[in-house]
Amino acid sequence: MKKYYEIGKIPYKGPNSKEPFAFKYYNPDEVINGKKMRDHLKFALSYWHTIDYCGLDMFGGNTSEKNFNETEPFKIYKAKADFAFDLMEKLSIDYYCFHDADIAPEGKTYKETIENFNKMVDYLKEKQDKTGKKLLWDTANNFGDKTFMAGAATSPNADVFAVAAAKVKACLDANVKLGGSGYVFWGGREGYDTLINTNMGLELDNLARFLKLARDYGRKIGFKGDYYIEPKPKEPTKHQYDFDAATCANFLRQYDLTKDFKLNIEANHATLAGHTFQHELRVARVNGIFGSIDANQGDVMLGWDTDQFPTNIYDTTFAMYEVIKEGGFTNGGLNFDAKTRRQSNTLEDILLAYIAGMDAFAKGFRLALKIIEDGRIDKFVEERYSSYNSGIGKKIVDNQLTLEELSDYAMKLDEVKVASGRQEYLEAIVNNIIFEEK
Ligand code: XLS
Ligand code: CA
Ligand code: CA
Repeated sequence: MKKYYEIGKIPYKGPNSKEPFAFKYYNPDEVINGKKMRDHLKFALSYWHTIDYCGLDMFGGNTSEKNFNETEPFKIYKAKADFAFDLMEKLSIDYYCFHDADIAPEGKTYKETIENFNKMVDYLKEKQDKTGKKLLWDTANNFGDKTFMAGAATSPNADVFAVAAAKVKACLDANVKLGGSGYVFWGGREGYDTLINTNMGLELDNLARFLKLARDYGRKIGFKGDYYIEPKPKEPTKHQYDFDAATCANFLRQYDLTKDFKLNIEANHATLAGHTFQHELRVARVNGIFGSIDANQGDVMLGWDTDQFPTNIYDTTFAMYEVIKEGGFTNGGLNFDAKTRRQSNTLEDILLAYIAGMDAFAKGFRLALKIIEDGRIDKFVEERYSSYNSGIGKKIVDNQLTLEELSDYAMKLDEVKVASGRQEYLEAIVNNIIFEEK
């Protein structure tokens, strides 16, 4: 197999190609439903997993190298940025995402760390201007450093709240400079390990205060994109306040934040919360807070956040079904919050992993469109609820009846028979569409 630096731009070769370094389903400039595939899918590269992660796990050290033969800190981070933009170019990826800590060397003080960050933001800006690549979202890593061991906005220590605020301020400044369309808050340590030492009420209020401060500052400096919170039930804390989409929706409503905040839904976090990826997307949609997606998958046998590249076609199909039903992405996109396995430790593995993930979503997109065009599923659902289109049902949805009126109506009914839900039949339709041979 070819080595990374022998490989050029990844071409689209179609489903029959056996070429490893070619797309089988993702044809970036193919126009479908009036839009290029790249604009429907809005793929993004994740800096932390792709550019920084070197295979470390709980039991052993790195299995790959991402210093690109440099030793001086700024040279290392510039080489990383060069690699990121080269990779995006090769893969026809238009967007990227990063944490502050991903892109620049850490300084000796908070101040120096932010200065280093700002220097690298300028470098990224130059690279964006040269290549046309865009920032989908950025975020502050307010969970890695020991300062945040008891949380950031929810830390019991008010100085930590301030340090977290300084980092978010720097990230919002960077976002505006780089023209980002989203800003993410993932509450890695915004939760608790034990209630015995925790003032939950104050922590939740402080979290909301923090989000409001960030929102107001962002709007003041001209950030027009979406703010996202990212649901995850646990890991690193035992319990995280942004547990799942429904919990986040309730939190945003309670603190009157739904105008500015949406959700960044990650597939692996959905499964950790005991939900399917599609469930979380649907919950976000019905609550009017669907925003962006962190595309990956977990391992059903493992109870942790494995962040694998997504290859499950059923999952990508149903995810894209939700995206299409939502009317597509606006400020959001599909960020590959995914890392190559520890044993897939070469640079060309990164290309192969992205190709696998992008093709899985491209195929899922094509299949979701087919399911919608086929119409059998949507028609079934429509008919299943048709009793609400007229008569008593229409009056119920129009809020025209009292409980007594409903009771009077029910007392005149003979046995009510509910129609079959036809689950197996519908699942077979999905299989028929997915595996249809041309
Ligand atoms: C970790 C999260 C994190 C967020 C950004 O589990 O997925 O990577 O997406 O902080
Ligand atoms: Ca994520
Ligand atoms: Ca994750």
